[in-house]
Amino acid sequence: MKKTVLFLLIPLFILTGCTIEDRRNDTENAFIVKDVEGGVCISRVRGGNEILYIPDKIGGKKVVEIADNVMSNMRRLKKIVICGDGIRKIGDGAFAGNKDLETVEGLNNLEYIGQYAFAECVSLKEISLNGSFTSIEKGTFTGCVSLEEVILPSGVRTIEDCSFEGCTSLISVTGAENIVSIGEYAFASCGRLSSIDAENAECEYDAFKNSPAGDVFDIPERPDTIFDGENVLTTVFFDDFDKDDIDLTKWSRCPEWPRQLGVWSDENSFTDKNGNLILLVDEAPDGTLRSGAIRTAGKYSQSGGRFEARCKLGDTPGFWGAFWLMPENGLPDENNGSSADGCEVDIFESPYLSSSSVNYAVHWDGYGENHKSIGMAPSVPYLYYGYHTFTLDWTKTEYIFYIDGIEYWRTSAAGIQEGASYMKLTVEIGTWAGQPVKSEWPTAGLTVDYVKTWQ
Ligand SMILES: [Ca+2]
Ligand SMILES: [Ca+2]
Repeated sequence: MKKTVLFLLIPLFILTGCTIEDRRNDTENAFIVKDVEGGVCISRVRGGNEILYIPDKIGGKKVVEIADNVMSNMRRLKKIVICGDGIRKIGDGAFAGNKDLETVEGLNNLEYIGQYAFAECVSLKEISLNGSFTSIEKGTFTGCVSLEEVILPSGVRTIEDCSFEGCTSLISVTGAENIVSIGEYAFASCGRLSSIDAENAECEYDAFKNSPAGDVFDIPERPDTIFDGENVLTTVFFDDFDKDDIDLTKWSRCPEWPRQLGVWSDENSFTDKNGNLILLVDEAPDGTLRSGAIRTAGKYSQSGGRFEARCKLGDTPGFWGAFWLMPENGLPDENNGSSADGCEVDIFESPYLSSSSVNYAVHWDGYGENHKSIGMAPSVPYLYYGYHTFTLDWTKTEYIFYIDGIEYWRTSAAGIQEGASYMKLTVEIGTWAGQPVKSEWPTAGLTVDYVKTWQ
């Protein structure tokens, strides 16, 4: 009997434990730390290995924190083993975007797990979190499409916005019984989650959008009206992309024009049958680079009011999505220095994967020699993880741009257009967004939850 136990324990230790050799190698070669209360915080890591051992101590001091973003987007990393019980804080985005990461061991005494800490870890299957933390923060596990099981300590009271959104494989959340609050989109698009034992929780708007587990909760309906500071506006256009195909009473696929390195192709715009519009990037059999694009031209246009799209931006280099407005009659190229007779308004363009930015722009006086434009590029943390809401207020005196409800820019540089515009959702392929990486295709250049306008 004793022999059998030993035989089982030894291989287990070798496979999962932290040997002295591992600690020494990782301590000497891989980590840069800074002093914090009670020990050190890991502030830089050298990557490259499939398994990363985080030692109990570095330089004789206890490892107690992992800094923001410090182990994000590490290639080939499959497993993180935390040796010792000291880690109490995982910073924002600390492990985000690790596409090969399957497991993290040793999360035993956590006091805080940051926003987007595990976002888009698309291979992460299960996670066990222990400690005294009371909240799962915004976006912490968004887009973890392989995550099947989450085990939480019973002290967790709050699930913040978007924290598990898009965890399409999630079946089980254990330890939810003391949760009192579930934020907007927290379990949206968790299509396999049939129930969650959180019967005392209050849910915010769309907490379980496209998730069966929401059926037992009393979830408030989003109001049709908004107050923009001066006026009450009412929803006039809404598409949730929840049909089996694109609603052709509202949209058309853009004509197959050459765009940058590729073409807009009819085949690349469709719904995923889970409530999203997909604008796909791929390579046709003849080598043509293709992307999706749709517009409301001839079917819907609007002058003034609010325009909003909730999108997940493509996170591979070489293409950019955009949500933009075009005047029904095009852009007059008369050199009158005014936007009043028609302008292109880019509510966002997303070519800045590496800097977490999008581009804002207004173009007027045509696209020829008289062309003029103004723009700016706000940087927003974690913009390329999970879904974000992009909004334009078109008032009589200004264009005002928001992301997730926060204003980033306003302009009235060349005046405000008088006529109506139609909407476009497009993806283009080009080096403005970095060198395309075809090995990651086909992939969504833009995923859109909904488009909504008010007037
Ligand atoms: Ca003009
Ligand atoms: Ca939707």
